[in-house]
Amino acid sequence: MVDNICAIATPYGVGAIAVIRCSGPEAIELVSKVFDGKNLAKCKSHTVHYGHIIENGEAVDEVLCSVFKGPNSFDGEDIVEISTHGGVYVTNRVLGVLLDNGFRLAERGEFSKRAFLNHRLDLTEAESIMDIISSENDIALKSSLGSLRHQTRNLIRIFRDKILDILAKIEVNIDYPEYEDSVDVTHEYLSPLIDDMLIDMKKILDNSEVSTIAIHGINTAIVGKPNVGKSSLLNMMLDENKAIVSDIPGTTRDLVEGRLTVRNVTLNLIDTAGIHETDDYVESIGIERSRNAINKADLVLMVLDASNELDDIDKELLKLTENKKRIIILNKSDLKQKLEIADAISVSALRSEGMDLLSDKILEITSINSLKNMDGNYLNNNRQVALMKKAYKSLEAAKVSCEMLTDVSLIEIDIKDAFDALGEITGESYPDELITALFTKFCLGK
Ligand SMILES: Nc1nc2c(ncn2[C@@H]2O[C@H](COP(=O)(O)OP(=O)(O)OP(=O)(O)O)[C@@H](O)[C@H]2O)c(=O)[nH]1
Ligand SMILES: [Mg+2]
Repeated sequence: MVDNICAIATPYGVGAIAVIRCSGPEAIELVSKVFDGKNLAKCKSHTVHYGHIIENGEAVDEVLCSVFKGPNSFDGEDIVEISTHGGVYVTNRVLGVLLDNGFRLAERGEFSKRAFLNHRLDLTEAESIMDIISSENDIALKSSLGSLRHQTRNLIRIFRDKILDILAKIEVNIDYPEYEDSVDVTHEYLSPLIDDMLIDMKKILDNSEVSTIAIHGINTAIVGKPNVGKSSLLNMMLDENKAIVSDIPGTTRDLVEGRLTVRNVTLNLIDTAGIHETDDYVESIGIERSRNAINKADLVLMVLDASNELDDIDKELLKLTENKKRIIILNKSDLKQKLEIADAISVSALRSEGMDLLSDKILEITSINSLKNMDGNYLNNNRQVALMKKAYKSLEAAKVSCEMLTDVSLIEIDIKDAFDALGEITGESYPDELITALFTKFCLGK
């Protein structure tokens, strides 16, 4: 049963205005009861009205009420958005009046959940609302806006339509073998169709590897032996003295994190403890964490002290990170240089020199710029990617079965699995828990 809910939709704190969103089958009537102004129930949809919220005959605040009648509203229900003066006390008083007059406080993400259940949004679009709000760079904003405008939904629909067509033909073959007009779904017929989908999906998955890290930030580990200037580099990049710097080797004992956006690339930076042999128990734990950070990193900033020649630890670390996406940084460029390494970047973290070069290199190595040519042909988050990978695997299994000339009715099972996994991306087939989990990630009033 759909009831009447309300919540403050603007951030907690003082501002010029605050907005309280009310939604439900009786939302307009219930607000009318406490609104001294026009009778909202008789007003047209998508109109705004001046008046007062009243309690016991007294005005609580002077407000504007925007009326949206379902199904053409954000969540498909009748909605009134009350703009109050943006003080914490006054907004809560208005909220209190609503709660005393038939509304219940909305749960986190409940408006978006209603929009989904009323088919106003699919899951990718609901996710994109959160993504727009949390965007930290142009790529994130552009992709989430695209997704809100059905970009991801359309991407998935193309595959689902193709698969549905295949499934329907197989069903006809099985159920109506005598029906001569239908295509005979043979292995030769299926193979190229599956191949084409696999190629297209692979492209999207490859693109998504770039896009998801661009959107959510690139996990970047600053790595090197003690005293080469890792913490100084973190501080230079963040432009603040976040990590402790000293000339004592082993200063950084634990991971220090920071987040920054350079040239539209968002990095989740991690400064690690210098890696070397040690008997110090605490330090050795830090070093173990450094090794884990390297493993998890999308990008490694491998720092060397250019005023000294490479020693065995440097060499070992260069080897350890050679298969990672990495940038070799020759730090301490202000001192007499003893190192030369092709493709490395020279910086002086002490003097904050070289940030431009480093930014260029980051942009180059992360292929973020190539996203401009991907034309929305990518997914937006790990949930979507994981499901498309699942679909891809099912289609791969179907392909193998085709090659082995397995009975088509068995191949159909894998194809159906791919269809379901893709449906989960947009929420067209969904377990209930998933929906609840997804929507509780939203904030109140959205
Ligand atoms: N001359 C010069 N000194 C630097 C530069 N960057 C860092 N240093 C110095 O090198 C020493 C070590 O710097 P840190 O940033 O603490 O080095 P670290 O790699 O984090 O060291 P650990 O945390 O011990 O692993 C400090 O005395 C810094 O001032 C630089 O660009 N030039
Ligand atoms: Mg350090």
